[in-house]
Amino acid sequence: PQAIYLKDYKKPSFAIREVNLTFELFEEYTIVTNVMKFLKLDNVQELRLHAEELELLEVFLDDVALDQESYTIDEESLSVKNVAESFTLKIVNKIYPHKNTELEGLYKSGDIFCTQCEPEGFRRITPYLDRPDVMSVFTTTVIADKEKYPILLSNGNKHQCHENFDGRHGVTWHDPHPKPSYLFALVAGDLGSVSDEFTTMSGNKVALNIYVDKGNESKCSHAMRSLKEAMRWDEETYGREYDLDIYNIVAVDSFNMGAMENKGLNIFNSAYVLANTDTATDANFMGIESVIAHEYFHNWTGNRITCRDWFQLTLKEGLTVFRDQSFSADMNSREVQRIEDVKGLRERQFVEDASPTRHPIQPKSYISMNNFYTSTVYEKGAEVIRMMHTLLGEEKYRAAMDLYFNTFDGEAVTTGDFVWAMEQAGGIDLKQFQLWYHQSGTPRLIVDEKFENGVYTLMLTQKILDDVDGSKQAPMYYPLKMALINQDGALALEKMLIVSKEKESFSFDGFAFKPVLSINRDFSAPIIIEQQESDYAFLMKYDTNSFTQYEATQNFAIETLESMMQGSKIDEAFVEAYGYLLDLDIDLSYKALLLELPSISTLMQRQEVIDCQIIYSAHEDLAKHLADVFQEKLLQIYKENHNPDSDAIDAKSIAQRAIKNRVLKLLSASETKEIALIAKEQYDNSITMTDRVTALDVLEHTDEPLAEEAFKDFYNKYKDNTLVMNKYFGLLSSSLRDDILHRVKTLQNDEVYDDKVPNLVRSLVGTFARNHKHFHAKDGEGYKFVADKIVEIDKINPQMASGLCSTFKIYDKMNKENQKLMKRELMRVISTQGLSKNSFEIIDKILK
Ligand code: HT7
Ligand code: ZN
Repeated sequence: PQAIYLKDYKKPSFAIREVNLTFELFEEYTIVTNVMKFLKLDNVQELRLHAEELELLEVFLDDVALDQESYTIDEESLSVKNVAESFTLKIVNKIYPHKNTELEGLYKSGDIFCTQCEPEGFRRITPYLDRPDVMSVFTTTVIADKEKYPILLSNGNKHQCHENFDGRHGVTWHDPHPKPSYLFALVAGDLGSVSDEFTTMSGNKVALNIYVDKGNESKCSHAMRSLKEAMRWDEETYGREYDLDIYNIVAVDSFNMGAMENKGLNIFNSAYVLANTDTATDANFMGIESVIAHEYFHNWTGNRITCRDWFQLTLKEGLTVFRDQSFSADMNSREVQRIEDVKGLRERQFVEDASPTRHPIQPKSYISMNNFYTSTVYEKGAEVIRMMHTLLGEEKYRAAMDLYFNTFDGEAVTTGDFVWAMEQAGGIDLKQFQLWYHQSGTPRLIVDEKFENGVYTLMLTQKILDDVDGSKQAPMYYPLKMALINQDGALALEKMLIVSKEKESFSFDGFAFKPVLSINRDFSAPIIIEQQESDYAFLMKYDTNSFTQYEATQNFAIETLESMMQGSKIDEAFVEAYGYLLDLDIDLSYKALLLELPSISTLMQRQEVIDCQIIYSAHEDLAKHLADVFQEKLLQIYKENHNPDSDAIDAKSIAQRAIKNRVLKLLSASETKEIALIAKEQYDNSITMTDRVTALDVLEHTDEPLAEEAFKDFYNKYKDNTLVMNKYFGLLSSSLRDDILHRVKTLQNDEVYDDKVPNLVRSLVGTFARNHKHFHAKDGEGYKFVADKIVEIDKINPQMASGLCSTFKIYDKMNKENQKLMKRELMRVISTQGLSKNSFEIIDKILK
């Protein structure tokens, strides 16, 4: 497959001033009539349109039917020869949505027609200049059987309804805002809906509709509330208001990602819309709030101002993630949000950044663009925006955003344009900072200290990594928040340093005793700190920054676990410090985070050569020791916070469930019958999914017969609810029990499971591939199972398959024995006849 390079970018040779689309939807096929008004921008004779898997019926140039000599078609394009300065092209083509299992372009999710066009799905609907820098005004008419498809939607405002005599009807939609084709959307179905209204800051009334499968209407209230909160927040925080009469959201079950920000018609994975406390966990509620907000925020950061080309993806995604993180921090707990954001970054992005698939937030080349919707582009991209926010400060950042919106509204721009706005309004030079867009890998900072004659000196050395292709990289520029804390726990100094050189030092005087360093407060830069020595127990007690207090706890636990992995006994100083945390009178959601032990994957990342077994065994031993030593106190915390009759979703109730479930999980490490019975009782009496899911997880790991009983009950209750069944599959495939691979294989035959539904693939196969104990099993059976699934799913949905390929990206760091087994499977997959370019690109990078 051919790679596309950023350096080869060329401006489009044509503009499309208007596009008029008509869709005639039938059960077996769809006829698309596409009328485009072109304007030539360059001295070229030929117009080359993107076109994939289309059956061409007719082509008219300025109303004259073209014969076969006047145009050519190949696998990727339709070319029309000898075109004038301005002309109208009408194309009629046929597509087969019910056969579209890739879920790109126009496809069917159950009985609903829906679309997914980002990044390059529109070319699978009709021939077009399917690139984000071609923006046009769309008018779309959808025609279908009235009884089967009473709801017909597209982008923009509703323009006209048509009643036909043959039992069919049509609706015309007009979107006045020029947009790239990736933001096009169409939906047709027999859907239920929930409606509301929002009045914008300048007094415009916007109709809000959420469309779902009939019967699910009562599960939309949280999504609707989140939407209205997001709309208000963007007005108050960024001064941005909505710009159409209607905002429609449609929830579908078959969807490759979380949601899509199509102009005025967002299409969502139903997992990010539907919720009530019986079927959704507290984490699901949070996820819905954040994804609803994310898609809404794209209206300005992505839709009004879009990307010049797909290498600029982080321009809209990094910025929009930063905006949704800030929104969630304002809606919930700021300190918890920051820690959750960093946890996510480390679990996903740091792993990617240490792997052969690593890339800068602005990649230099791609084979399949779908492979670049990565944690690096999204989450590291958000950290890069956050650093600019930190460097500029709130006020200047807002001025810079205003400048960005005012200068580039209606345009397709680059990350350089964004940085220009930050520099102009911020009065700051970001030349070196821009390396964050172009260099890959997580920067490391070696921290040394010196204390002499009352002067404290901080000595910093940047460890500079080579790029993935071996080329040299340069020192980075970033804000580093730090503090010095006196021995008595008083805060002596708080500062934001600018790190920019390979080696530099900063001195602070006037200390009677050596102070304790608190570094990278708030995680002000997305880096790895390598510190020779630190007083973690002290920082756990006295650090006033919630992030670095959390960090000290994690680091102390990591240090303890790593020495256990080398054969040492459990460090009782850590146990004592953990006991101190248990007594703290602090926000309970934050406390639940402080009490969490580092994840297996965090520990894996730190190993030079990974052997999972040693990590699991140290982890289990430490958890068991803590559970035994603090059993009484943990039980007390559990009882104080267990309110089985409450399903409230206010901050206090969520926090109580979080701490109660955290201590229950820890207690379960002792594997006693008493704890299993508590979990069973929690399962039997709970009225929230949060409590049920924790109880099932605990039972699965403590008591086989009780687990079997509870899982059977759960299955019988929820087998008709696919979203809940995702949790069922996820819980089982993350189990540490010995027979789990066999059970996962059997579950594929369950009547609920379907390889064509991405959520189910993710919850069964995807979760198994992240179950390090079984995926990396020494008999190689875990790898073999996932590789077999990749080959099967690649034929159905390459985007899903390449996601599974990514689970092998830890290959480089595995021990020789596992590497050999992994290589065998990867070689088998890459040599499969007809393998998609998506899967090829990932495996090829892993094996290189
Ligand atoms: N902008 C969207 C990215 C996207 C996507 C969404 C759904 C299905 C396939 C997709 N490919 C790319 C999602 C977002 O970031 O908001
Ligand atoms: Zn996005």
